Amino acid sequence: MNERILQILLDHQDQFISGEQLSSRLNCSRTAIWKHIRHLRKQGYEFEAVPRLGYRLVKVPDKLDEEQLAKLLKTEVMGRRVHMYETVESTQTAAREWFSKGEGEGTLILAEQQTAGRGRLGRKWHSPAGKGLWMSLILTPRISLHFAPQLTLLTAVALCRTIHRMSGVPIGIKWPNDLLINGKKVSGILLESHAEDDRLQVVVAGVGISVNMGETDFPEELKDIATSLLLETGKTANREELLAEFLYEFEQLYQLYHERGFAPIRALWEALSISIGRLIRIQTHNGWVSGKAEAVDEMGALVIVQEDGSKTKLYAGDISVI
Ligand code: BT5
Repeated sequence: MNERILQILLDHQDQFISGEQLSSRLNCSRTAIWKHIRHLRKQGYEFEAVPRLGYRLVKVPDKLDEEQLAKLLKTEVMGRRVHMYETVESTQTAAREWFSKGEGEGTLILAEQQTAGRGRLGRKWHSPAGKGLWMSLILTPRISLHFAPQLTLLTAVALCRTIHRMSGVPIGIKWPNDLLINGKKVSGILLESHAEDDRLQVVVAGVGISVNMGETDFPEELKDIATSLLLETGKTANREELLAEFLYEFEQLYQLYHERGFAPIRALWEALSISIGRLIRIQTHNGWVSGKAEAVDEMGALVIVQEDGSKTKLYAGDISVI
């Protein structure tokens, strides 16, 4: 039904089509038409609506173009196979399903919109249609399970370098997985691993980048803490280009990691970090811990030096800079 409404409005972009005309042509109620228009608006279509005249289509959302992506790709493996969704609950779940159907290293799951995008610890990731990059990459690295957190840091380095190169904005990594521009979050990473007897079967690297979201695309509760590349640069970014560059950067670092281990990734991460050298605090199982973030260790844990000189290692959690 959505597509039939769209087709009619696309065929008559220079004129208004009334709700009544649409409902009689499609043989449904005007309430049904109104609901479909509302749904299309959520997907990024914009309509001018004038009482008595009806609707006119004024903007078609920017669509991710798989052919253009394929032309821009410089990778050997990453993103060479793509499964693309218009709408999906979460690309993470879809990626796990594709893995169980036989997809492997480098397959990319992309969605224009997620209806239940996930962050860590049960948090939500806001993923409106046509405005961001919501993706999951299937990985089958030759490492054991306890090294998997290193891949979060590797992904953060790849994202940070790519976004900085493409947009020119100052961007830094807040341990372990937030990318911040001027103190606001623009991108997040969610790594989910599945292992059997400590042997990693698969890692799904989920990445969300708020690319072309305007102020009204963020819900009220995110307005002060989240941002987009569009809001920071004033320019609409080409999502295929950004994605192709990220996949290339990621592949280079992933190869380096397999050849030379975590040390070079760790050095790059520390150089881009906005947490190292700062006074931070974090709630752990044993209460609040505060101190100076000194380094990340060879496993990817954050090393904190407390006031009494003792050191604590953090493997997960949310830090706040004091
Ligand atoms: C993350 O969690 O930052 C991981 C986000 C991973 C999202 C990707 S999208 C593709 C793939 N499929 C999924 O279902 N997920 C992955 P966390 O550190 O828990 O941060 C979550 C917090 O980020 C929220 O509580 C908000 O404060 C903020 N946030 C939510 N949506 C945002 C957005 N679009 N842009 C910036 N910040 C956002």
